Amino acid sequence: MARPYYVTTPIYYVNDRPHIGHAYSTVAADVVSRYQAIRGKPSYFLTGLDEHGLKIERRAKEEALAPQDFVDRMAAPFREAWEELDCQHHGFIRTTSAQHKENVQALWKRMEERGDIYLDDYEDWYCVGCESFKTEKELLEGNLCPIHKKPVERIKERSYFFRLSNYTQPLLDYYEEHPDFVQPDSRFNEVKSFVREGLRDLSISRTSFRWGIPVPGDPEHVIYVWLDALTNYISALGGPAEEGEEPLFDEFWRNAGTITHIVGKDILRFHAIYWPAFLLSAGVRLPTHVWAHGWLTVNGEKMSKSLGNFLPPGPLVEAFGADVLRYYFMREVGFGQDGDFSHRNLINRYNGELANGLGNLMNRIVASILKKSLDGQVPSIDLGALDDSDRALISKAQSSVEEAAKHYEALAFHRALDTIWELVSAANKYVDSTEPWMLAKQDDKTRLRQVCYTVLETLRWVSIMLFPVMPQKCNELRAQLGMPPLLPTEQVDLWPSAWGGLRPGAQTKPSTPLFPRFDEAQERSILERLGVERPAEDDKKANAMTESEPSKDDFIEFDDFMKLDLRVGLVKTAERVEKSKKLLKLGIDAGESAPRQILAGISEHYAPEDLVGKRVVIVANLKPRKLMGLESQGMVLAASDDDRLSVLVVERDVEPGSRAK
Ligand code: ME8
Repeated sequence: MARPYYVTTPIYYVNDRPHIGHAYSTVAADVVSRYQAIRGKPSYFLTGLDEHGLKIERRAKEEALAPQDFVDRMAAPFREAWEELDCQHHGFIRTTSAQHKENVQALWKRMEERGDIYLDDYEDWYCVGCESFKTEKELLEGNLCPIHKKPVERIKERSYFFRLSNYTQPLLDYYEEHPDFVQPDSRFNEVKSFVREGLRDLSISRTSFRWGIPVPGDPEHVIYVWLDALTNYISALGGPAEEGEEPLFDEFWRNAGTITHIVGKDILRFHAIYWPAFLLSAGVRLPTHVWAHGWLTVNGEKMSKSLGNFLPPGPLVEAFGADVLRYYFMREVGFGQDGDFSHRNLINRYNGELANGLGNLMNRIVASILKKSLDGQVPSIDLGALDDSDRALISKAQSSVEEAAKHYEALAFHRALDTIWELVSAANKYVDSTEPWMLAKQDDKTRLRQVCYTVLETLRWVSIMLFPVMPQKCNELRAQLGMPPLLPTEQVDLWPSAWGGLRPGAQTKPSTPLFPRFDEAQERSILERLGVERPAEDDKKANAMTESEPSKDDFIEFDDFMKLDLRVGLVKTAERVEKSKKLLKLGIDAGESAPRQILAGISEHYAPEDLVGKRVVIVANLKPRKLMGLESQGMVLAASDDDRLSVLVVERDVEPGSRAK
């Protein structure tokens, strides 16, 4: 039995409209939920809105609206954004809903019954932007919040406190017993060292404003907005509740196989310290993982309205489509790392990976060869008569399927996509080397059928592996292959397993290209429409001519650098090239199905046996060329001064084929 999987995003403040930072977390949660669903797990994906607190009350006042009217108005753009991005949440919680309010009060009562809540006087600093108390130690000079760089406010009032200090040791014990509670590990270490310093009791009520949930039995106080907000994760399911009272809470919280909170690193402390402490106090089970992803900047800068780089997702979806934006989010930045959103990188990835990679593979076979030479039908083949190159691609597909699953499980989306793209490029290389357009000219079409089937079945596998990230495009791809859309079904694992599931005789339906390439003019028009400047080539040239000083033009763009495919290669064999004074012929494992042959002009500096077993760095996408009648498929990097030469060697045993950047 596949056990239920529950995944959540933070609930976003409704003081402003959604931007791509919010979209990033929401897409990630949708990818997790869709992946688990195609693996047959009952999956529940929750997102929603954080509608209480001083920040919202003040914004409503600025807009001259009652807070409830203000939040009602602001909720719509969030719902629309997630719909546009094809994020299929199962629940959308708003903290002003009656169900949420009742459950927050229920949780409060449980913590109170446990003896963890008391009334006292409070005096300290408060940042309204963070909706959080600050110790003097944390503040910047001039009493500025270190995050918002705005003055904090002095608060002195009567307040209820939560005995967080009692939970220092229980939390440390829990962390010890659950070494993957917080991901990535580096963030977990930060959390642990913070807790090890000892926790202070936490003020959990306010009397100086009204926009919140009243404290049970003392309505002068409203409940602290973070206690209110964190409870959304259970209130949306009807919890806290006794067993049997709330089916959703039983299924996706109490008995869930996995509960994953996806959050930005900015709010990790609330999720990894306060939230589990509240739950421990209330006697409710704790989540399995808190996954803190990194921060997105836009074209190198922090997003802000004043810098004019505040990006709502809508126009991007309009320009590129939901799936392309989802792909870019998941592909560009390692989940957990900070990263940059760049329009140009998006276009480069689109043209390079989607149009030239997957789109091209599809066009070459489905829209071209198959249509012309095999009536567009999935050919029948003899699986027993495969040759080595077919078997190599099938085995690559099989290892990719395992690898990609491992990466999806670990929320390493960029790695899952790397793996899928290695398969796509292996399939493109297979087409290059088997030359089906030549096979089509032969009378006997047996080999052509073999090759076409192998590619089509690979594409079918890709349509499943890529589905969590690009659901619409994958279903379009499947329609072109003559296959039905992927329909996740509980307890049915749809992940590819046995080779040969594509039914011979099925009619493929080539249609408009999945990813038509953007030409220069289209690129320019998209960037203009999105308000992104694009330096005209002519301007660049003019600058280069008039400036003698080193100018910005002497730098290359990051995109230019990324065009170099630098990879770790393990030297398997090395021998001298006959009649050449300089050349060594190397057989290098670059993580591909067979070692590459690379010729390097280094034999005056290295004996062949000195190189075998070394991990070197190769330029993997250099156009192959012939030297002394032998093909060299790349280049080995080396540095030299006047009399010595050193090959660049990788210090640790990273996997051959790993990208160097
Ligand atoms: O903190 N890059 O809401 P919020 C990546 N209501 N992710 C970003 C981002 C960026 N530049 N900007 C925002 C709150 N995010 C509370 C949460 S949960 C119980 C209460 C994402 O509207 C990221 O997930 O400030 C971050 O944690 C969240 O939006 C903050 O949203």
